[in-house]
Amino acid sequence: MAKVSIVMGSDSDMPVMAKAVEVLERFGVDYEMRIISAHREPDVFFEYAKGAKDRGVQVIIAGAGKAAHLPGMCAALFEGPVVGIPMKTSDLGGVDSLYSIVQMPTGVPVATVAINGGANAGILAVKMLAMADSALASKLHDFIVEQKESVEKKDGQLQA
Ligand code: RP5
Repeated sequence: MAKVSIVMGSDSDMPVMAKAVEVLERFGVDYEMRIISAHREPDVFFEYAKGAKDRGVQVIIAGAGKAAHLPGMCAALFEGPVVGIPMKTSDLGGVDSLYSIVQMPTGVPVATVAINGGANAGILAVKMLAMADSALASKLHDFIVEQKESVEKKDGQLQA
């Protein structure tokens, strides 16, 4: 059963969302993935977001660009945590997406990552799930140690 739902507003968002997928696959977290536009097919979107809890989804990762209402509407319709990914855009560089996603009203938060921050969205979802999953927490610990050692190794090479 999918614990994470990955949803994006358009197939043009896929390269960024694929970075979140890479993380979830690395950690062995089951996910479902959909392309659903909150603006172009609001009825489909509403049904998807309302049904997420009953499908067993624990975290939604939602990516969108421009007037990026998809993550915020996920947070309005789903009781669990929502991680939002603002897409870089050709006209305004992605600050349009960032502002659309990050400026949520009090009571309806979206944990917003950086513009095109697909990997960090995946890591944040893993961290949320790891709080109630000791096997996942152990994998997360190994990842953090590995990351630290990688920086230390590069620094060591620089100092040599
Ligand atoms: C949003 O509009 C999508 O999330 C996408 O980032 C942006 C542009 O969509 P397309 O015109 O590429 O379909 O809904």
